[in-house]
Amino acid sequence: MAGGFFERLKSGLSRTAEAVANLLARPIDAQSAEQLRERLIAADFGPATAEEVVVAAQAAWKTDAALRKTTPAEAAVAAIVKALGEAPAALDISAKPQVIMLLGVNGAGKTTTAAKLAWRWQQENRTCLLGACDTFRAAAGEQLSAWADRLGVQVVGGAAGADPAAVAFDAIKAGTARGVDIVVLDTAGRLHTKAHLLEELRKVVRVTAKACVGAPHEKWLVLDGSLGANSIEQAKVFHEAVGLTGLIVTKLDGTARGGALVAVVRELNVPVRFIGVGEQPADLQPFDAQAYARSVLGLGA
Ligand SMILES: Nc1nc2c(ncn2[C@@H]2O[C@H](COP(=O)(O)OP(=O)(O)OP(=O)(O)O)[C@@H](O)[C@H]2O)c(=O)[nH]1
Ligand SMILES: [Mg+2]
Repeated sequence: MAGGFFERLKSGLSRTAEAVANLLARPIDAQSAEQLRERLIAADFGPATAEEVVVAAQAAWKTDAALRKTTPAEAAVAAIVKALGEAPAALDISAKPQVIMLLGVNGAGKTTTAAKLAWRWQQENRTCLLGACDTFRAAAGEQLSAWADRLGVQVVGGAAGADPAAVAFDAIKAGTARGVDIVVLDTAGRLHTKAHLLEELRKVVRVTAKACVGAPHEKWLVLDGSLGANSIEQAKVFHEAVGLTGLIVTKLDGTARGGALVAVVRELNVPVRFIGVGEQPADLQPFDAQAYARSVLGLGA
């Protein structure tokens, strides 16, 4: 991770780091173990991960000093990294275009993330096309087009009120015709509690498959990192509706406690692909479990 990026992540997660760093810096007795567990749960890690971290941190101290290979803080990092499971495979762009659909509730950061992803991939010499499938608000298409202009990325949209599935279809067809590597579909924010909105999302998925075999290759849920434990229920509902293949957690530069990310990964068994720590294109980076765990526990890079 870039230095600036890690610093922002660290400062965003400092609330949790401040709560646990002292406890991890000294031998852990029954009382501090309990405090550590409580603070990890308060940071939304969930009971299973909190327990694993406490056990790992305690074990690091119990070991004979001469044999001690790790510190409680390092053992805690390892426990969090383990809880996050294996890193996802790199994006396969052998099939052109790779169609990536972004979805999530209102204001999670989908549109900004679509632009940031296109920017990042263009930096890696992969051509991108953005599909402005949020036809619900007139301003949504304009927001994505403004980003596309600024970053020099192609965009395909539809009129306000147009069928989002039709825009997705057009965007994929345009991407195929132009030979682009990746098509990113930005969708409208929708409440996970509204059945008809989830049905509309399923329709976009179905129509996408008609435009290109195997599409959408990825369905990534964009989650506002500052939502905490509320994001678990949200993620479960979206996963049940469309079968997610990845998560993007935004706004980790804010006041996020940070632990919900682990809780969601465990609940869904779906990996975090990227995290966002700001509003600029470079403020989105591939997820690095080590860097995240070190930040949330207040350790250096
Ligand atoms: N600080 C911070 N702000 C972010 C981040 N990602 C997105 N934002 C901001 O969050 C706000 C909402 O972002 P959008 O991309 O419009 O969210 P959206 O999910 O497309 O919203 P709807 O289309 O209304 O559902 C904007 O002001 C973004 O600049 C992030 O990682 N950090
Ligand atoms: Mg949007």
